[in-house]
Amino acid sequence: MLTRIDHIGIACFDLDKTVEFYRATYGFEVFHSEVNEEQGVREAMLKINETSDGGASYLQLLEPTREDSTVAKWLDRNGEGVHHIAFGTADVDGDAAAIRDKGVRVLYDEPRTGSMGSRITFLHPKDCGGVLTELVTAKGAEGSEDPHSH
Ligand code: V0V
Ligand code: CO
Repeated sequence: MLTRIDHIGIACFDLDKTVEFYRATYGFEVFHSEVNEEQGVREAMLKINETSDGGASYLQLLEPTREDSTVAKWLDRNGEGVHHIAFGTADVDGDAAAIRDKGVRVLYDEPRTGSMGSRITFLHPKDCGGVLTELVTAKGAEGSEDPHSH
């Protein structure tokens, strides 16, 4: 079950400059940053709020690390802006399978590694009204949906 907005992904040309904008304008600090080579991004996570299910919501600022990354291609076409939304779930495998059964293209057969050790997959934007949509299970959140599973 999708229970929260995990993050909004925002593509930018210059991560440091964008981090500074969010700090100076809103007072948001960097909670975590990392490079994800597989996805071709350098990213900063700004925690916006905790949520009632024990998760959190973030802004994910993304700068491409290589010319052929999906974010580089997107920036070339669109310039900076909102790149994707991500819903949080305790069961990315189950939710991705259920959504695939509804005829929406899920981009990965198996979830891949996302920010902070999460497991992520994506739904094709052309099947989602033009919105690139990510599903995320935060590290340690597996099975947290069902209190009887522990
Ligand atoms: C592409 N399109 C988009 C889009 N990217 N529409 C809305 N939002 C986006 N972000 C549209 C594009 O305008 C084209 O429409 C069509 O989809 C095909 O796009 P394309 O650029 O020609 O390229 P493809 O097919 O090579 O790649 C598109 C997909 C790719 C979505 C398949 O971007 C992808 O695999 N994305 C998932 C991985 C990702 O984005 N990683 C970066 C974030 P027209 O022109 O045909 O109408 S990593 C992340 O979020 C992490 C690590 C995390 O959260 O932890
Ligand atoms: Co993301």
